Amino acid sequence: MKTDVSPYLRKYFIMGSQNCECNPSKILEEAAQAGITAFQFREKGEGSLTGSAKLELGKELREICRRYQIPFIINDDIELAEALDVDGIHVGQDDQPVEMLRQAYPNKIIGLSISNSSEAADSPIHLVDYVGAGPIFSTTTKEDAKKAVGLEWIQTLRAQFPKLPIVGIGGINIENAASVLEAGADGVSVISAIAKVENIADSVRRL
Ligand code: 3NM
Repeated sequence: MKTDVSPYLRKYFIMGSQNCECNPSKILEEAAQAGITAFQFREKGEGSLTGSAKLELGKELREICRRYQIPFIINDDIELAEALDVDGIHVGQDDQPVEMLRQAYPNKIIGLSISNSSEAADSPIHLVDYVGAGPIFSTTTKEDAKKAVGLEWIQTLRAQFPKLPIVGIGGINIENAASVLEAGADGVSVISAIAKVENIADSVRRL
């Protein structure tokens, strides 16, 4: 039986160095101390690191998650999944196919982004541990983000898959996080609401 990952989704922090105005390790350490329940290393988009610089940062962040016993999930990078001995891998619709990932990693957490009903219909949802539903609200953090789908998308997914662990993503902050949970999500995943705020501890507590 698969582990139920829904408790990990409650305050799921995503970050890469491109999202940080100061030291990423310092940000993650503060967020971990304040009570995030999972972390995704998403080194992607303009200004992101590659090669050995990405690996070195990944090692630092991975170590922080180990210390705080927080699951460390990598965004779509099989090489780093191996090198960092990650707890999980998150992929989008155009990334590595879930079937291949599940075969290669029977025991790792696998997450998949789903933005609409046709993606849901075409995805092997039975093979994933959770889905990321979004963008719920509009966001400027992801360069190629789709149009906001609203809370209705969470309600639709929840009605269709009563037991599926679901995390909302996109434009979520301390003001609107509760509405995402009320719509049926198990948690909220955020970048800016933690990486770009002055008081990280306060923001994590209020999410
Ligand atoms: N994925 P913020 S939206 C990484 O819709 C990501 O799949 C999205 O950043 C999706 O919390 C997004 O700053 C960006 O809005 C989330």
